[in-house]
Amino acid sequence: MTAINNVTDLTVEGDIGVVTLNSPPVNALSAAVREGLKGAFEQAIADSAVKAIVLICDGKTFIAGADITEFGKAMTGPSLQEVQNVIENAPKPVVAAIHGTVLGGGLEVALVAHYRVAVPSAKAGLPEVNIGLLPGAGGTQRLPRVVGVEKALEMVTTGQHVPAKAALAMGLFDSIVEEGALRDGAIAFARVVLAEDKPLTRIRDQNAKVEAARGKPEIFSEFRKANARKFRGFKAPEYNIQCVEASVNLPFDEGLKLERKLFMELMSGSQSAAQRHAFFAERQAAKVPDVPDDTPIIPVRKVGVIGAGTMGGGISMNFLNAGIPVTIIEAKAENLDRGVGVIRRNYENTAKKGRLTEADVEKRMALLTPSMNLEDLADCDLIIEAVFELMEIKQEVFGKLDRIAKPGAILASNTSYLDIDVIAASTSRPESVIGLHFFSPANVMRLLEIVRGAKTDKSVIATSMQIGKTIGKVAVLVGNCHGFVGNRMLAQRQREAMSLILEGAMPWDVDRVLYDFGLPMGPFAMSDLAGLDIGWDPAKTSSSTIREVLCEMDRRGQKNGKGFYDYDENRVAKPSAEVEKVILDFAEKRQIQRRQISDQEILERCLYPMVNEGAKILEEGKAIRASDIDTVWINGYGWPVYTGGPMFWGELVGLDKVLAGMKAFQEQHGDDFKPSALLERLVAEGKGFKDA
Ligand code: 3H9
Repeated sequence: MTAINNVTDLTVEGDIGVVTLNSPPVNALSAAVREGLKGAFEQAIADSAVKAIVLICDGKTFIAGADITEFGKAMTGPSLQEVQNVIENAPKPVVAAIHGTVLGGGLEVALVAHYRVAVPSAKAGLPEVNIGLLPGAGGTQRLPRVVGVEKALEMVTTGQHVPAKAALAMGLFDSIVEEGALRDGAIAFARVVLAEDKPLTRIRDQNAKVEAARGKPEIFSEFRKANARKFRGFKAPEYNIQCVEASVNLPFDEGLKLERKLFMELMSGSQSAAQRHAFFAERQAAKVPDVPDDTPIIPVRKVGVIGAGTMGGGISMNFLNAGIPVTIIEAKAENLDRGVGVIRRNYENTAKKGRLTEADVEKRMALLTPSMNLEDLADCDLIIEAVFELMEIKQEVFGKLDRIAKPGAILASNTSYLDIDVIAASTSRPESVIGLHFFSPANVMRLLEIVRGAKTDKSVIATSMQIGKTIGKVAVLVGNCHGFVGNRMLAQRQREAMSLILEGAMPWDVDRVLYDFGLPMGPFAMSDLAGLDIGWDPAKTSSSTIREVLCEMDRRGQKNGKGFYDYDENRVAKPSAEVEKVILDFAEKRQIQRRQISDQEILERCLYPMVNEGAKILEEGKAIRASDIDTVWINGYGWPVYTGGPMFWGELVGLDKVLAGMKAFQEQHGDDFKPSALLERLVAEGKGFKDA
C-alpha cells in the first residue's frame, strides 16, 4: 500500500490498482481529497503492472459531493476538473465502487469513471439544487447522456437520491454487487472488463440519448410548466434546466462552459448562500452545547398520545411510520373512532398514490392501540399530550399522568403557547416534562420545536432530540416563553397585518406581498384556511375586531366559502367587496385616516418586527443560536429557504437598515416597534447575529 497523502492511498492487487479515499465524515472533495485523487490516479496510470483501477471509499459513504465548507474561500490544490480529466482520460478502465450516497461532485467523479459498481443500499443523486446550485463539474452534461433528458431533468431539479436498483435500471450503475462485498465485487468486475478487452468509452462521447431529445423543445417547456409552482422564487431549478437543455443543443465542451458560467453565477448569489446556510443550520440545530453526545438516552419503545384530533392523529402517525407502537387516548368513543378512521384514511390515500403498499398500511395500523382509558399509558416510555389548548385542562392531564406513568417516562406537551414550567409543576417530576411542539399537519411538517423547561433533565432533552431524528423531523431546542420561537415571532407579523388593513391596505395586498416574498400564503389566506372562528365565542362577541365582525356575519373562512376572501366552488379565493366595506367602516368608526401603503412598507412592517423579535429571543437565551430560529421558520412555516430564514434575511437586508426601519416605525406607531437591545448593539459594533 502506498499512502498518497493523509486521505488517499493506492494498493496494487495483482493487475488492479485500488485507490482508497478516507476523509470523514462524508469523503467530500476537499483540497486534500482532490490532491490525493489526482496523485493516486497519476501513479496508478503510470504503473505498468496496473491494468485497471478501482476507486473506493472508506467510512459510511462514497464521495458525497464538493466540500461545502470550502465554498466562498480561495481554492487551493488542483481543481475538480483537473482531477476529472486525469480519471476520464485514463488509458485503463476505471471502476467507481459505490456505497452510501454518491452525491453531487461525488457522482460527477463517478461519471468520469468508465464503470460504476454499487451495493444494493447505495443511492445516487445530484442534490446541488437543494443548496441553490447546479452540478458544476459536468453533471448536467454527462447525466443526460447516461439516463436521458427526462430523468436527468427530474434528478437535477429535485436533488432526489435514486436507490441502487433504479440507478441500475436507468444505466447510471453498471452492476450491483453483494452488500458488504464491494471491494471484491468491484475488483472482480474490473477483471471481467479486462478479460472482455472492450474499447474504453467515455460518457462525454456518448450522444445518442441527448440527440433523441434534439428538436423537441416541448420537453423543456412542459417540464417548466408542470413544475412552475414548485420552483416559484428559486433560481437554481431554472438554471439546472438550462444546462440540461444545453446538453441537447450544444457540443459537450460548449455545454460544460455554460454549466460553469451558470454555476459561478449561482455560487456568488444570495440564494445559494442562504440555502447553504440553511443546510448547515439544520445540522447545527442538532447540537446542544450543555447536553453532551454521551448523555444517557431513555429507550422509547412505546408511545402514548392523548387526543385523537387532527394533531394527536398526525403525531401518532410519525411514530407508527417509524415502527414504534402507539396507544392513542380519547375520552369519547365516537371521537376515538373518528380519529383512528382519519389515520387509516390518510394511509389508504398514500397507498392509492403508490407510496405505501396495503401491507404497509396494515402493519402501521396494527401498531396502533385505541383506548379510552388513561391507565393504558402506564407502560409507555413517552407520552405526548395533544388536548385542548387551555392551561387548566393540561394541568389536569399532567396531574393524572403523574400518577399513571411509569418512573422515568417522558411526559410531553404539544402546547403551542403555554408555559411548560407551569404544566410541569402539576406533576411531582418536572424533570421528566418537556414540550414537543409539532406543526400541522403533524405527519407532514418537518419541524419539531422541543421546549426545555427550567427543570427538564438533560437525558429527557437528549432523548427528545434523538426521537425527533428517528421520526424524520428537524428538531430545534427552544426555551420556555409565550409562543416559544415560532409562534412568538408569528404574532408580530399577524399584529402588523391587521394594523395594515386598518391603515390603508386590503387583505389581498398584504397576502400578495408576502406570497411574492416566497411564503406559501399570506396571513389572511392562512386565517381563512384555519377558520376565522377558532377561539371565537358567539356569546361573548362584541364587534371589537375585524375578525369578530366577520365571524358575526358568518364569514368563517374557507370551510363555509367566505372569510377575508370569497371562495368559489373550487375554493379559489376572490377579493371580497363585502369585506372591503367592513374594513372601511371599521376604520372610519375608529377615525383612522386611511392612506396609500406601498408594497415595500407592507413587507417591512410585517417582517422587520419578526427579525427584531428573533433578536429578543436570542438575547433572552430562548434560542441557542440565530440559525436555529431560521431552521424553525423554514421548516415550520414555509419561510422561503432561498432567503435563509428571517435572521439570515435580516442580515441580507442589513441589520442597520432593519434597525433604522424599526426606529422609524416606532416613531410613527409606538413601542410595538421598540428595537431589541441586541439589535442595537450588533449594529453599533458592526456585527452579525453569529457574533451575538
Ligand atoms: C457539489 O458537489 C458541487 C459540485 O457539483 C461542483 C463542484 C465544482 N461538504 O447530513 P449529516 C457534513 S455541492 C462538507 O449529518 P447524514 C455535515 O455538515 C455538494 N461537509 O449525515 C455533517 O457535519 P457535522 C453536493 C458535509 O448521514 C456531517 O458531514 N452534495 C458535506 O444524515 C454529516 O452529515 C450535497 O449537497 C459536504 N458536501 O447524511 C450533499 N455533506 O457532523 C450534502 C455533509 O460536523 N450532504 N457534510 O455536523 C448530505 O446530503 C448528507 O450530509 C449525506 C449524509 C446524505 C451525505
